[in-house]
Amino acid sequence: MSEIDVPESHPRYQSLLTRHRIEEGVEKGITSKQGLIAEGRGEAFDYLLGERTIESADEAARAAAALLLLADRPVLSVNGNVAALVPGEIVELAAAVDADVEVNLFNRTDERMEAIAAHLHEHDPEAAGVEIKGLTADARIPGLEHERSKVDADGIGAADVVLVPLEDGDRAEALAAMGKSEIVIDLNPLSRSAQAAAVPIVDNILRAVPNVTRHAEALCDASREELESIVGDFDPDAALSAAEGAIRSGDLE
Ligand code: PTJ
Repeated sequence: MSEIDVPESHPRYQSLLTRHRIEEGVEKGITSKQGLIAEGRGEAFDYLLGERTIESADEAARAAAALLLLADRPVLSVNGNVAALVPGEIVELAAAVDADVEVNLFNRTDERMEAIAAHLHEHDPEAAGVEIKGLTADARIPGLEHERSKVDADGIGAADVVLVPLEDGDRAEALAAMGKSEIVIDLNPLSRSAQAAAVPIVDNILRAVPNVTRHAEALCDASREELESIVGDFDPDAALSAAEGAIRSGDLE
């Protein structure tokens, strides 16, 4: 038996595990109540995609790994849903691509910021040389009026590549306008953040983050030219169309 009282062979195991982690996140003050609604939206799209990593999402995960390995200052952005669902996996990805992690919240309060940073620290980022940022908040993303504009100057403020999972589109658009390359993880191929991304990964974050790490580990000895050609060959519009096509085909496997 696993973390939930349901065998892993249960057909809805992943979805039940996700709900359990989000509920626990709300109880611990990590995830906002709105995070429950966001989870429901994601779950609906995951159901339509057959709760699997489609081929185009795997290609996007490989391009994301290459982009992160090429970056000078990569940062992985974490909100309350990401912290509840994949805290250890985010630290592992940051270690694999030499990135920092930054907490960035829509419903920002000091209590939630600290609870999320403490939750990430339980996964021993220091041992992997990963810094948890976001609490300094000494810079702003221009053109955004809400709390998500608050970033660390030496974190997202200075980043060239940012991983932006599970959020609405306006910050993704504002970061793109600042000239940053964005990798978005979002199960909705029509969302504004997926549309704004250089690399949209249309997959459940539970599958996508370990998959990017796996690709990064496989590519760690690749030359700069090879990494550049993986990124150059990736077509974000084709990836979004493929995901939409998979949803429309109704092939749930
Ligand atoms: O923690 P905070 O305060 O920063 O708030 C974060 C939430 C998630 C509440 C906020 O960003 C929000 O309201 O997001 P939205 O607008 O509901 O967008 C969330 C997107 O993530 C939707 O397009 C969902 O389809 C998608 N999504 C939800 N769960 C998953 C997901 N994508 C991948 N994997 C998931 N598990």
